[in-house]
Amino acid sequence: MVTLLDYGAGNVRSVVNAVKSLGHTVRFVSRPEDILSAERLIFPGVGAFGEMMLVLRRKGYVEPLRRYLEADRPFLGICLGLQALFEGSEEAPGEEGIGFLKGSVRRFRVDLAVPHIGWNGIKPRNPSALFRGLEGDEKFYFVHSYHVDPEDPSVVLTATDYGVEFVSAVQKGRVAAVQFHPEKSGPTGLRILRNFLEAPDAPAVLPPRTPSRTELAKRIIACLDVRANDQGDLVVTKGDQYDVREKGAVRNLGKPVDLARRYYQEGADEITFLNITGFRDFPLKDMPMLEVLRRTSENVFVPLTIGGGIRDYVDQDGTAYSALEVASEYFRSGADKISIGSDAVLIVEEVLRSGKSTGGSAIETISRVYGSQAVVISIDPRRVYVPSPHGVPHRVIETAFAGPGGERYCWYQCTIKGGREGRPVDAVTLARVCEELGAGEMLLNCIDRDGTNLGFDLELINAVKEAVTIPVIASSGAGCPEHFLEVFTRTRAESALAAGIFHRNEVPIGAVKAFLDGKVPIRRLPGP
Ligand code: 1PR
Repeated sequence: MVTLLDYGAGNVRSVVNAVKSLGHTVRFVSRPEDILSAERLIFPGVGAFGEMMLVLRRKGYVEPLRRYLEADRPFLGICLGLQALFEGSEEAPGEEGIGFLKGSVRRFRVDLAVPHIGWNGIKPRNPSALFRGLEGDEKFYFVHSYHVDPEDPSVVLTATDYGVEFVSAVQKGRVAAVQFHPEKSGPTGLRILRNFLEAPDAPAVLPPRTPSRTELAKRIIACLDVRANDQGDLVVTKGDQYDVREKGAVRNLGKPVDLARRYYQEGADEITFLNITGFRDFPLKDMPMLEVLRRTSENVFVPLTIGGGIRDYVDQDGTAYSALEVASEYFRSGADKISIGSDAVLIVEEVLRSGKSTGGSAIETISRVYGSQAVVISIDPRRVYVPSPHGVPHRVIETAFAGPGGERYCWYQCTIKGGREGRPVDAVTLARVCEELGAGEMLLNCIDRDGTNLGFDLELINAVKEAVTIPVIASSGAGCPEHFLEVFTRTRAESALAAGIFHRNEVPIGAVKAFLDGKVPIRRLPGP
């Protein structure tokens, strides 16, 4: 039995699912005494440092936690659960941490996208029972903007490179904590959890290999567009330039939970579900994607993103929901990130019109509570060709692919409702404003390329990437492994997403990774 400290700030479902998948039962801390009576304690942190410490203090958990740690009892902190062990954080000046370890938590000051999102390696510095069974060159899933800075170098268990070298895990006796998410790091992460759960006192080992430098992997993301077909069954579908009907019927490419599981096993670094008819006003409790998420997160241990219908709305029965409530329901069901499409366009239009933000938009409210890394903006742009950039009130680019009338310029018009309605805002402006409002990542689709197998729209990706500092997911048009190499070498996109080639088994995820291996950093699946 393992005890889990859930202070109620986010999704701990994935940790619970990971522990259960390893055959263990979980007990939750509900009173301060539960901490001291734990045999093993896992503390997964999500959200923000200040908020976490406030809640821990309010619930009376800080003192028992200190005593548990000082008594050298088995402890595994995850992400904020690592940062909490230190004296304070730049994220919440003046807010005291638990102070079990001397030192503080600092924001990344690097010339790279922050948050640091994705799969990166570790450089073991000391032996540990947690490393049993590892080779040393595996990658783990990170998502954070702050990193710990211990005063005592002897507590450093691993370091990782991201513009700077930072401490990615610490250990002092039986108290260990990691910045990455083992519960989201596939079979390798589960191995670390298993080592903690089953053999914390086993002899400490060093993995056989220690990389001299770690690299953030380029992520390969499988996307599942989901909707009900005409018979009412929830299916994975796929459009050609967003048209999902073939001979009048919705294309059916499989069942969402089964396909997600398959892609996880094949090595997808992340899975995205898009409820493509989310603009319809269903009651929240009937949202079919909630069940899809719950079932998927039981045995898929990589990050899950859900999009579609995340906005304030009133359902057919007259019940009102805020975007934050909708998002919270998805996080509780197993999502790690939510993605906002149509609503982001309307929010940006309003900011541009009024010259200011209200503070109450979906982007702001959700990123305030769950962190910016949990808020993805899904952009559905379409090219609008113009003969000249002059007099066009949008960000115009010069294109190598001339328009139907020989036009050498275009801008990318944002659309809503799955491409059904064009709006007077361009993709570059949208991305920039959404970053300012608190978004943590851009999912950059392209209606012109969607389902064409012609390759990603590199011009679009470069234009958006230049305008933002947050990570960009390139999407739409992948037709072969070479297209992934092209997008990773000719743009600065951090990840690439595809749908059709995976669903139709034309190019499996493993073939994409095998082709990229040695050319760009990727996450390899552990051997059998
Ligand atoms: O507007 O917040 O309710 O969110 C709706 C979400 O559903 C948006 O993220 C929007 O992109 C998506 N969506 C709406 N209609 C469609 C459609 O296809 N008719 N799907 C749609 C967009 C997602 C793409 C696709 C890539 C890769 N498709 O990400 O997966 O283009 O495809 P490919 O590799 O086959 O070329 P809201």
